[in-house]
Amino acid sequence: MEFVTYEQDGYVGIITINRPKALNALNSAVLEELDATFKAVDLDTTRCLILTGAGEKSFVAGADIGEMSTLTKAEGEAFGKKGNDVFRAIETFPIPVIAAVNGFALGGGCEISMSCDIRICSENAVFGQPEVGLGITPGFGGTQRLARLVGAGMAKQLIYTARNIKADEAYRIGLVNAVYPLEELLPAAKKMAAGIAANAPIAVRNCKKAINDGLQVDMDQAIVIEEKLFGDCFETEDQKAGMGNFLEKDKEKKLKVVPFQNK
Ligand code: DAK
Repeated sequence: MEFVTYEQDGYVGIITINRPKALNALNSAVLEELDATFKAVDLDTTRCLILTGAGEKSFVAGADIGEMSTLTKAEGEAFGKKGNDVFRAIETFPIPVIAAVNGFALGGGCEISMSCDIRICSENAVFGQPEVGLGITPGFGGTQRLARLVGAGMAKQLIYTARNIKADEAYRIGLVNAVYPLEELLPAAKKMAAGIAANAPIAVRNCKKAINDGLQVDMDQAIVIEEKLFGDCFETEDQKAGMGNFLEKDKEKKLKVVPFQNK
């Protein structure tokens, strides 16, 4: 791979978009490599992913403006689909994905972070949807995911004004869960990922699916989704061992030392 690296650290996979000369902007090749990288993740040995950008300045500075500048309507639509397919695959990926936003997260960069489950960022992070200043709309789900994450009023303000916001404001409006000095960001992401990976993987996966699917429907349907995914946990090794350890009153085992299953 030319633009994406993958590193396995125990149960945690770290995906780095590695095109620092262009501030990790998303061109077709980056999107294709991201797609291939996610498809290649071994779900038997991986329980949580971290997505970050190479370098100390930028997470992803958006879709590649040079590549987009000459697109026809049909090509623009195809490029939008390529990005949307990858972003949706991240959003619905069976295991949690943490975005460690280490700098600029503009346009497609903000959008890819929003397709992750959790966003944490460094103090130098900058978020924004500058597309209307470029004569286009956010095309990788920005109009939809930003409104769902921070509310329609705030999303409309950010998108209509094309104003960038710094890390502290992103934290204040709930776009990110926490802000760290740059050097502490990846360690914090790894610590969070390891904490997730220490829990029962089937239950964690089912929680992700329950939250994602439930948000698309009304509460009556959402509760049914939850019931099914709750029921699905029973009779698994995870459930038997997890509850068994509690009932055994074995302090050591209660501290999640059970060898949870992935399937
Ligand atoms: N695309 C391509 N190259 C980029 C880039 C980008 N988005 N952002 C930065 N670069 C490149 C610069 O061209 C420069 O390359 P060289 O000149 O060195 O070859 C290098 O990265 C360093 O950038 P700067 O020299 O500009 O660095 P500065 O520190 O001065 O400024 C900056 C950093 C992030 C403020 C600035 O680079 C900037 O404003 N970048 C553009 C940010 C932006 O507008 N991003 C949003 C892009 S629009 C759709 C699909 C997708 C989308 C929309 C529709 N459909 C098809 C429906 C998504 C759109 C977007 O994401």
